[in-house]
Amino acid sequence: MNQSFSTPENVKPRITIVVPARNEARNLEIVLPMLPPVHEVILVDGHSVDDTVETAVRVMPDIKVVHQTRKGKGNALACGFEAATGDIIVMFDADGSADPAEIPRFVEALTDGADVAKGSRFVRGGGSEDITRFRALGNWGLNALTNLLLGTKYTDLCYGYNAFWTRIVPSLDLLPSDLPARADGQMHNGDGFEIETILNTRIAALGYDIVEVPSVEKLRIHGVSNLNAISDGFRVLRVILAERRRRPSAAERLRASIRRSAELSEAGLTTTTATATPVLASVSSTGPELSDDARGARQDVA
Ligand SMILES: Nc1nc2c(ncn2[C@@H]2O[C@H](COP(=O)(O)OP(=O)(O)OP(=O)(O)O)[C@@H](O)[C@H]2O)c(=O)[nH]1
Ligand SMILES: [Mg+2]
Repeated sequence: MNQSFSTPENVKPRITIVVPARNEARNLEIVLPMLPPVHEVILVDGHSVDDTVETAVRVMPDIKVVHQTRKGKGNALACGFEAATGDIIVMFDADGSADPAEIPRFVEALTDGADVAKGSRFVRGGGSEDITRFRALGNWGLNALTNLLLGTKYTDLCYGYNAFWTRIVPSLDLLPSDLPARADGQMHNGDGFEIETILNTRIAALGYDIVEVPSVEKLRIHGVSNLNAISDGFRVLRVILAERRRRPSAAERLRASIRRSAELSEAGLTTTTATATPVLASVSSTGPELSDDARGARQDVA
């Protein structure tokens, strides 16, 4: 059984934007002022050696700064999710590749009933100014393998622009921030760029209602990528195989769903029952229609 979370009609969800950043001072200077006013923006600093934190605080004085506990984007996001106090979390890269004007579209997919709004560059209305042919091919192959092995219908497995209800975080079983780093200096599985794959495979396995939202990835403004297509591609491959083995049984999914139901009614949120298997519905670029106001930068979507 699968449940959708919806808040009572008159309650606006509070939005937390989690921004992982490693040496992104020059980009944050441009990107942060473009964000809409929301409940909170959390910058998760990845031991930056430039002025990432100072710049963020200067251009957005009320930003919440979290220092990640180990290394890697996965650890950064997990630290940010732990610190989030909003109802909805939006994952938002710091390098200028995510368009803030798309945030209302993600939020609307969630308030319309989805548990997870998954950005996709490969549905109608989506696109990328940034992805190389080699990376697109790798992403396509890993995406196809995931759909084949895990029965999902994703179109963009490794994309980092996504949003979901904060309430689902505990069920994702991410590595806790206080787990010590590995003695050999290597990253734990889950601490690196494989995080998006972990999130996507687990939310599908848990039966959450996932809606793909078209998204156009822009060019990183300054600096260079932290991603290594080959080594990070292998990390993603390992995750796909591991997640296939750890898929929860039907009984575990049922228990999780009963637990969610109880938590939701405790929190005064309503639930609606949806279909049994992970269903991916795409929001087309033309719908749901957003008003011009909702599309504009610095609109209050919280
Ligand atoms: N805190 C933290 N942030 C990170 C780390 N690695 C990457 N990031 C951030 O995660 C976001 C995505 O990383 P990128 O290096 O842009 O990777 P990418 O988007 O796959 O690569 P490009 O498309 O080439 O930009 C950026 O905001 C990075 O600063 C990390 O180890 N710690
Ligand atoms: Mg990037």
